[in-house]
Amino acid sequence: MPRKTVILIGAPVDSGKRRTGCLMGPDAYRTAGLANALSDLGHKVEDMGNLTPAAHQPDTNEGKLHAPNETIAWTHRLTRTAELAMQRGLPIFMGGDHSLSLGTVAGVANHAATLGRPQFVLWLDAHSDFHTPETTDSGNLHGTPLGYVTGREGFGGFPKVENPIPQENICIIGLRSVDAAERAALEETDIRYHDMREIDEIGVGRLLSAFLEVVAAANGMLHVSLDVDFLDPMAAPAVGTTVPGGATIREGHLAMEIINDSGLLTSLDLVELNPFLDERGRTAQVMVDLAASAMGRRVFDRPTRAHS
Ligand code: HAR
Ligand code: MN
Ligand code: MN
Ligand code: MN
Repeated sequence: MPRKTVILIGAPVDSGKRRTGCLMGPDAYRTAGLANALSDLGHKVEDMGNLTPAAHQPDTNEGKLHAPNETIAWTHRLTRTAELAMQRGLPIFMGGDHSLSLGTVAGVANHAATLGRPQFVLWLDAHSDFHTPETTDSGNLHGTPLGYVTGREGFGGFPKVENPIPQENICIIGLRSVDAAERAALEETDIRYHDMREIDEIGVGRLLSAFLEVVAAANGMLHVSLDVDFLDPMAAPAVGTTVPGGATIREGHLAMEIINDSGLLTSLDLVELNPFLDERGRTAQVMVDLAASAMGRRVFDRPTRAHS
């Protein structure tokens, strides 16, 4: 990838589920050396420090949803922050749980609209995160960002999504935990989704390359949302919602290398890291290595072959 201005944005969002600890994520990425890994690749790196949510009323324990006011406040802050950061460079949002993507994706889509370019989203996750506040059983809003950014109904109280992501511009890879209501809703959409079986039978490289060809043909912007639990918990244990049977380190790296080769990446979320559950920082390190691969780190420089 050509040299970029990379803007590191700490988003210590911890309101999207009940188990706490993701608020330590941004500092774990710093400690694992994310900024240096990127500057060693020739990028100009700025660390904006950690954000705070917009002012909000305290949450109560009433109702099904966990901490809606705080998550709404984060969505306001992150939407605006993402819009502004996109004007200056390539933002990497250091989470924070996955509810941060309600804001980051909404914000990057607003920026793409000002350029008149379509926004695409690659969602690397064990979960589809396609709930709405009405369909969620857990009440955990980290299970809702794709529902929100596609403009599903039921997000009363949240900021209006100005530029919903068209369903056909979304690709989810890594699925192995999808709730019945999400599955029923997803099957009615044009979202591309691939479970672990498809990774095993077809390969992450071919699945991803097929999507990236569509992004390239449309001159699209590409937001990648990388959930720690895309990876197998043996490789990446520091996550609250472990699901066995995930992607290997090798599959993760291949995906990131293909993303880099495409030259399409315009923004990145690193989400769901819970350093409190980590083993001597190894999950944080894996995530930093993956981010570096997405941003141009490679073992050898040589022409890569197509995967399609
Ligand atoms: N679908 C479940 C729920 O809504 C689990 C959601 C878990 N989401 C994340 N991010 N950990 O993918 O509660
Ligand atoms: Mn609060
Ligand atoms: Mn997720
Ligand atoms: Mn997940």
